[in-house]
This record gives sequence, C-alpha cells and structure tokens, in this order.
Amino acid sequence: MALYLGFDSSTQSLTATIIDAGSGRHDVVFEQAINFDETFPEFGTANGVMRGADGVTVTTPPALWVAALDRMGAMLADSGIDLSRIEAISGSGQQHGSVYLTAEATRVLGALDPGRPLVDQVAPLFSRAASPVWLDCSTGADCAVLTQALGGTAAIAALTGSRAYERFTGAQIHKFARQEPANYARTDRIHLVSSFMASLLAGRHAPIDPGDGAGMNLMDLASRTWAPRALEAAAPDLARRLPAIDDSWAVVGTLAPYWQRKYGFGPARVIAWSGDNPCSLIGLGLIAEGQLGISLGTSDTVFGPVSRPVHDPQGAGHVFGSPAGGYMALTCFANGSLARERVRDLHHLDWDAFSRMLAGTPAGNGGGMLAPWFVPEITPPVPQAAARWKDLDPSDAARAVRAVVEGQAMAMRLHSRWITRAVSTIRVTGGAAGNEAILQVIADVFDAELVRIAPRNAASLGAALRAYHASRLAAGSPVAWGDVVAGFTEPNLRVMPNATAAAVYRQRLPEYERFTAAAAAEVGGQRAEDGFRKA
Ligand code: ADP
Ligand code: XUL
Repeated sequence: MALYLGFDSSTQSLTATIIDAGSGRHDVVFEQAINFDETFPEFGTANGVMRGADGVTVTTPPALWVAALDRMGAMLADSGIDLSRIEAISGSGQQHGSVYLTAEATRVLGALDPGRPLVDQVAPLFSRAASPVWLDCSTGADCAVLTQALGGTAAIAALTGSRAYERFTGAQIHKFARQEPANYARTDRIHLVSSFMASLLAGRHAPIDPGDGAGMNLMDLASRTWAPRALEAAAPDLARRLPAIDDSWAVVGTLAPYWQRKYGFGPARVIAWSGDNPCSLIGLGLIAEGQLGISLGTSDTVFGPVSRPVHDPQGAGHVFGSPAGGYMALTCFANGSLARERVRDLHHLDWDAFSRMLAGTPAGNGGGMLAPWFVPEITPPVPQAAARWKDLDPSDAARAVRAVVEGQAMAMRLHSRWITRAVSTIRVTGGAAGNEAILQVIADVFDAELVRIAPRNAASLGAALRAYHASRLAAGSPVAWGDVVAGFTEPNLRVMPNATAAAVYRQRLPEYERFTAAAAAEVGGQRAEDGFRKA
C-alpha cells in the first residue's frame, strides 16, 4: 500500500497529486493546486508572470516557486494523509524556464534548516533575480547567433529536436551572459524549473532529464548528452554550469531532512523531474507509438510517443525525450480555443448553439474552407493574424462554425504526419474536449477512434505515475508502463469515425494543404519554411 507524489510547477500554479498504486490499486487520493497570484500577491505576478515594458520579456521571480513548494508541504501535512507512506516523489515543470544559482547553493541545499522558511534560505542564492519563462520572446538576436553557429535552422533542429526558439533555454542563457556578464560570471549552476525543484526536495543539485533537456536547444537529441558546439555558442564555460543529463527515472537522492522533519514525510526517493509536456504524455497514458494525444486548451497541441529522434520537416514542431524512454513529438497551434471562440462570438452563439450547428452541417462544408489564423500562427508559421476564408460567406454562421473546426482538425492531421502516419487511437483532453461535436469532426478527419481522458491535471498525475514506475524499478521489481498507467488514464467517452465523412476528408486534405500553404506564403509565412528547407 504505497503512495506516490507528483508535483506540477506550472506557469500559474503548483499542483500536487498523490496516488495509491500497486497491488491492484489505482486511486488518486489527493489533488490540489496553489494559485500563485492569489496565494503570493507579494511577488506581484499576473497569471504567474511579470511582463517587461518592452512587451516581449516575460519572467517569474524564482523565489515564488520556492515559497509555493514550502506552502504545498504544509497543505500536504494538513491533508490527513500519512506522508510517511509516500515511497517516491517526482514532478513536472513548465518547460524552458531557467534558474541561476551561485556557488553557495551547493552548501545551502545540503543543509536546509527546517526551523526557517525555505524561501529565506534559497532567495540569497539567485544570481539572476528574474527567471525567464516560456512566454518570453525577447531573444530573437540570440536565436540568430545559435542558428548561425550550428549551421542553420535545419541543422539545429536535427541536432536538438527543434529549431532555435526564443523561449528555449539556450537563447535565454546567451542573452543573460551578453547583458549581465558579471552576474553570469558568478553563476555556478543553471537549472531548469524541473531540475531546480527536484534539487529543493533532494537537498542537492538534481540532473536534467532528456524530456526537459530537449527544450533548451543545447542537448544532442540522439545521444541525450549536452551538445558541445551548442554550449560553446550559447555562453562561455557553460558546460561546467549545467547539471548532468540523466534518465527520467533516475533516483536523485533521498528526500532532504528539511521535508521529513518539518512536514512528516519519510525518507522517500526523489525521482528526476521532467517537463510538463513529457509528464502529460504519461498522465494521458500515451506510451505506445501510433497513439496520439490531442489537447484542446487555450492553444491546441498534438503529440505522441515516437521511437526515433525524428524532426518536423517544416520546422514548426518539437521533439523532446519521453520519460518512458524514446521520444515524444509535439506540434502546437496557437489558434485553438481562441479561434473557436472568435467564430462563436462573431455569431453571438453559446457552446450549445455552436455544437448544434456543427453537428447539423455536412462533412466537407460544401467545399468551403478556413485558414483559422485569427492570431499569428505557430504551425504553419504565419507571422501575423491572417484568417482566410475560401468559397464561404463568413456571415453564414453554421458554415463558419464548421469551417473553423474542420480547418483546425485538418491542420492537426497534416502537421502530425511527421509524428505518425498510422494513428491507432487518439487520446483527447482539455477544455474543448467536453464538446462531442468537435470530437466527432476530429475522429472523422483522422479516420481513427478517439477516446476522451477525464480532465485531471495530466502533468501532475504523470509525475506521480513516473515516481511509481521509477521507484519500483529502483527497488528491483519493475512494473511495465502499460500497467503503470492502467486504471489511472481510462477513457470516459469513445468516438468512432463515420466512414462516409472520413472518405470526404481523405479527398479534402490535399486541397486544404494547398490552400493553407498558398495563404501562408501570401503573408510571409512560407519564407520561414523555405529558409528551413534550404538551410
Ligand atoms: P488551458 O489549460 O490551456 O488554460 P483548458 O484546457 O482549460 O485551457 O480549456 C479552456 C478552453 O476550453 C476555453 O478557452 C474554452 O474555449 C474551451 N471550452 C470550454 N467548454 C467548451 C465547449 N463546450 N466547447 C468548446 N470549447 C469549450
Ligand atoms: C512547450 C511550451 C509550453 C510550456 C508550458 O514548448 O513552451 O507548453 O511547457 O508550461
């Protein structure tokens, strides 16, 4: 009867999930979140971040994450759960964000005093006061330097799994070393949010796992080691400032006495943390190639496990390590719920009316199509808002509704071919997964069975499942991944594709691909892809 604890240190909140697993048990016994803005107004964040006057710099004071972890310790101690039954702990961090520590950190982490708040002990260790986070896009010039040094966009994507992105940690470190050389010089260790939080638990510097390490543009994806040329291009003497890369299931150490004495934990194993996307992969039960996950949230993402370090030929996707071994590929669409809401609001509909119109219109929409780029799009790269309607009057509410959902579903299908061509099942989650009419269109466009996974915090659950898997492995009684996730990631809805609709979309897809490629080229988006192919 062992318990396993997973955390999710995300942009706006810290969540903790405790599962009771093994011996036929698969119960979630605790899931609670601390909202950063509400709980810690003294840090002055809005939606968990601080936005710079330049409009592109986005940071979070790292002390906020420390304070939240300590507060969650107190909440767990008050939960009535016997924390000494927790056998292992892991976690999920927002990807790309980084934490900069002085040489003092090694000593302080090893001697945390349970009589003093964690934040008071850790706050003096930061050599960069504000941690850049994934919403930051202030490093265009730094990306250009990295890209150039590594031989162009295609070369950096093939080496690291992604082209140079502004939010990725390599460019963020380059900017720091360039703008604040003295503070960079006194930086002894640079962590990701994930490895930093694991270090607080273990009381020692934790490694970075290949899941989150791949979000830096600094890791050789195939060998899962730091790429020396990338480190050299990013900043002087970077290699000695980075933690080691270790397996996602590595045992970092034993939970520090701080946590045991202060909150009543036992000597739990601390397992390496990973990024939130890799942890969500596990939390949604995506462990076999051919399975695809679709998250219909603020943005839409399509992702899945892959066995080889593939990369998106169009340069828009990402490949990270999968915490279950192998890799995960991911494509993100900025025009997700925002675009659906745009069409809904344009016609003064509610979600019920939106769904009725969608269900009441024929597959293929009588030839009408929409490139739903109401805001600049990531996939394909479209640098400015540029929605395009084809053979369709946007004032026709029912057809406009169908056009936005079909356009999104066809884009997901087209831009996930590099992930897998043979989709077995699609596991879908996120706010819009509550809408069955939308799910039917996606099942039809992919011509694949679609299942909906109950809306929990998939990253935090995934971290708890990873703690379970890693702990059993370390104890010499490993559990297969299929058995790890079974019972925790069961579908609450199944949607089968409609054969007639699927046939319509098979014909329609090449046409949609041509239409959107031409539309993207018109607004300059194609240039990014051309640059990628030639590079
Ligand atoms: P995130 O985690 O990215 O903040 P969520 O996964 O919570 O987002 O999804 C929130 C979105 O879900 C809202 O922006 C809303 O557009 C969408 N949503 C909620 N209910 C429905 C519905 N019935 N049909 C379509 N979309 C919905
Ligand atoms: C992924 C990304 C986001 C963050 C969100 O590349 O930037 O999904 O991980 O926390």
